[in-house]
Amino acid sequence: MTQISLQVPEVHCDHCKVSLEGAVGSLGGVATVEVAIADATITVDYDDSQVEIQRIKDAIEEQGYAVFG
Ligand SMILES: [Cu+2]
Repeated sequence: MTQISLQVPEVHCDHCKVSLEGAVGSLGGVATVEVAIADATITVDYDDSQVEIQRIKDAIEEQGYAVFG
């Protein structure tokens, strides 16, 4: 399992958290996902043989959020 932490500066409330955790958590190969609102970060544990980082970033951007890191 691989863990990555990315910056999502536009995250500011529970709605953002639920949207992003739902979108990223539904990807195959993602084990856990947690958005920390105070830090504006998303931390993802995933199986890198099943899903690429770029797919995770795309899922975040598809929800309307810029992602860095
Ligand atoms: Cu929000």
